[in-house]
Amino acid sequence: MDKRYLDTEGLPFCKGCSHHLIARAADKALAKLGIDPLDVVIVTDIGCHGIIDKRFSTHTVHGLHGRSIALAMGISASLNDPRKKVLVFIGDGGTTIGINHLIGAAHRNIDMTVVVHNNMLYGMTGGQRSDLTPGAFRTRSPIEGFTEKPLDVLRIARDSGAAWACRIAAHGDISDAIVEAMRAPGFALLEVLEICPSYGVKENRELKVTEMEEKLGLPLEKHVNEHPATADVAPRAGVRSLLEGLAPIPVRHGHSLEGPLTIMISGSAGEGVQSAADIFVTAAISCGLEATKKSAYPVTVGVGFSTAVVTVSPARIEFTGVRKIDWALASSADGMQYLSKHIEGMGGGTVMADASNAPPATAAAVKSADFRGAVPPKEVNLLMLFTLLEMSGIFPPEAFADAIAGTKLGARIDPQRLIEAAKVIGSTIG
Ligand SMILES: Cc1ncc(C[n+]2csc(CCOP(=O)(O)OP(=O)(O)O)c2C)c(N)n1
Ligand code: SF4
Repeated sequence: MDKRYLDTEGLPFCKGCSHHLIARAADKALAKLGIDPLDVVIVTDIGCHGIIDKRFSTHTVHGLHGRSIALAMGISASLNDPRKKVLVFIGDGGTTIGINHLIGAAHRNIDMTVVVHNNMLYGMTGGQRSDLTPGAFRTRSPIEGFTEKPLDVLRIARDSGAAWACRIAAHGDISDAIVEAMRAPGFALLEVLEICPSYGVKENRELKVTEMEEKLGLPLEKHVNEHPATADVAPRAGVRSLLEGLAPIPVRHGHSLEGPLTIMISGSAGEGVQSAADIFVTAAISCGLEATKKSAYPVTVGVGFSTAVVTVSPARIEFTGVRKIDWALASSADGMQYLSKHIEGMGGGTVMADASNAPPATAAAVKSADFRGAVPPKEVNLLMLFTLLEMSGIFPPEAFADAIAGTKLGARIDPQRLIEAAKVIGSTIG
């Protein structure tokens, strides 16, 4: 068998778990379809079944619990290409949590195959029952069973308009069922009945996977919708890329940088940290440098810290994470609080801080000045970046001033004043 899709070395599941059987069957089904691994997107949900994704050589996306079908909808609709296959792995827990996504995708008949790993319980969190668990299946919570009628996901999919829906037991070679599901024109659901060996076997000693149909009242049925209503997804042709409207930044200045340089600038929400960093990046590009920027701030964006990580480099930037901080700039108490642990870990480089907040002990050179006393709060981050340019000379402050003039800040701020203030501070602390 062709093994291009699944690396079977060290599969992650407990011994005897049928998630193995499904993963291997998916591998075999993809080989039978002869599809290029890069034409397949496997979207996994949270749960034991989902930790298989790193073993697949296809594209993989690991979603939030219950949301993998919603992600797959977006992926499938934006690919909008029947040659690309979207395969969702989800547990009965995730199916329960995200049932509305399943109904929505089936209703619109979005092209994807959903494999519901129905092992009758939440495996990863220790065996709690899900809404798909029949009363006759005993779980640890509650051990005495449950009288509520379970949801029948097969019929939900069928009644919502799925092109194809089938329930099978995790027994033998199920790859043909996966192939059939993936060939269905639109939304296909394959529910695979399993028993979790770690949390389901001891409580249900008498039950075998081949008896689940009869003992749990889960008919192994297949429903093929002869007239599935296909989703009306707008064709991709003519859709503008978000990048299309962006004009290239012309190179107008020079630089003196010989290697990559990483700057962390951190301050308070609402004081323009992100826009200062954005403009700095534009300025760096206008000097012929490569530049990247990443941001960190709380979900409540109007309070607390706001941090930007900027890397500038004369060569292409392949890694956008932080290997080494060269400059740490803290413009406020919030900013210093966020940066403290990074500053403590710096083995060299420079910390520039507003005088109101002393940095923790560090091997970096510390430069403090009254930045907040020199300009209004909304300009303090720009001033710190001008001071960095003044002290480092990596590119001319005029490039930063030009970049400011090109934004709506240009109408409100006089960069020349900031350049002069940076010169004064730079000569004091430099
Ligand atoms: C929204 C949300 N709720 C709860 C959890 C906690 N959680 C993690 S895994 C899991 C159970 C997964 O069970 P299932 O989807 O059936 O997959 P299995 O582990 O059985 O393969 C739960 C409840 C979570 N991660 N996210
Ligand atoms: S806990 Fe259950 S579902 Fe999870 S890997 Fe182990 S046997 Fe499989």
